[in-house]
Amino acid sequence: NFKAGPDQGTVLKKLCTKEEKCFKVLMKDVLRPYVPEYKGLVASDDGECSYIQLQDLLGDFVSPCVMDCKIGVRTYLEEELAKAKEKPKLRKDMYEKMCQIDTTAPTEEEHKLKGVTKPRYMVWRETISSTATLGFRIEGIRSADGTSTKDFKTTKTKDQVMASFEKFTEGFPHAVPKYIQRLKAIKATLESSSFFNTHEVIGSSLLFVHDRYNANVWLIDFAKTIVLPENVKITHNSKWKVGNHEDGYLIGVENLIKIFMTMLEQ
Ligand code: 4IP
Ligand code: ADP
Ligand code: MN
Repeated sequence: NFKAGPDQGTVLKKLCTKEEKCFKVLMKDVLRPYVPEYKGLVASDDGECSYIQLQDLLGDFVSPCVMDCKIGVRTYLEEELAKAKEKPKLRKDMYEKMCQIDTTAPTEEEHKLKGVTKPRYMVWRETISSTATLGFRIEGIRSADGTSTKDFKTTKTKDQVMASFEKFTEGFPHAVPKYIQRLKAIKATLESSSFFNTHEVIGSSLLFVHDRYNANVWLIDFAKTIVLPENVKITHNSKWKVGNHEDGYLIGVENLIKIFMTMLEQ
């Protein structure tokens, strides 16, 4: 999905029109210092598809350690829920991903059909991980040696999450206070951002990057971030109910700050 960009220090991501719109707005928002710089569209060699060119967030690091945390209490769009209600499409791949983790998770009916709907799978993923309770989940971690793991699907409790953060920052004690400082700045900036106040931020991540010298956090992945309807305001801080558009983004940021701060105390 990603490749090196034509310019030094950039990466290319497959174009998603919604995401490109977000980056354009973000370049003029107070959040600009907290997202990768957007450098415009690039066509592929065969002209078949386009990419967005973004600042490579790993560019200034030496053997970086990287962690992707997906933020929010909900990971699918309300329109995906509506679609599934109207025309339930069974996903065999999602049924199989579900069975791989827990063969008892699908209902008798779902076992018979060998399929589940997308929201059913997404909600299940939210509840077996920390998404539903803490408003974020670890998606993946890459260590300094370049090895990476996505084995966090059932990392759910505060203690389990903290143990993963401890392992991630082991040998890099300077990273923890830097992460806390940056997360606090992100939280304060989100609260004053007109982008954040007018968007529902779904499936977006915070990318944590550190090496021997430095540590930083950025907001990434706006493929499922959409403008709120004209007359709808959300708090980003309350529970989601069908139709209220809440994403729980700030619940996640606050819990991340709390967990990293608890690590400092210990
Ligand atoms: C994936 O589930 C992720 O939630 C993807 O989100 C999502 O893509 C996939 O939906 C879903 O199958 P697992 O992580 O459990 O494999 P992301 O792209 O943020 O990783 P969307 O398009 O919803 O973001 P499908 O419909 O693309 O399979
Ligand atoms: P997708 O929509 O395919 O999930 P993301 O935007 O979430 O794509 O990016 C996937 C991964 O690529 C992230 O977890 C991160 O490791 C890496 N990545 C994303 N954006 C950048 C960037 N600007 N610079 C460096 N790495 C990035
Ligand atoms: Mn993503």
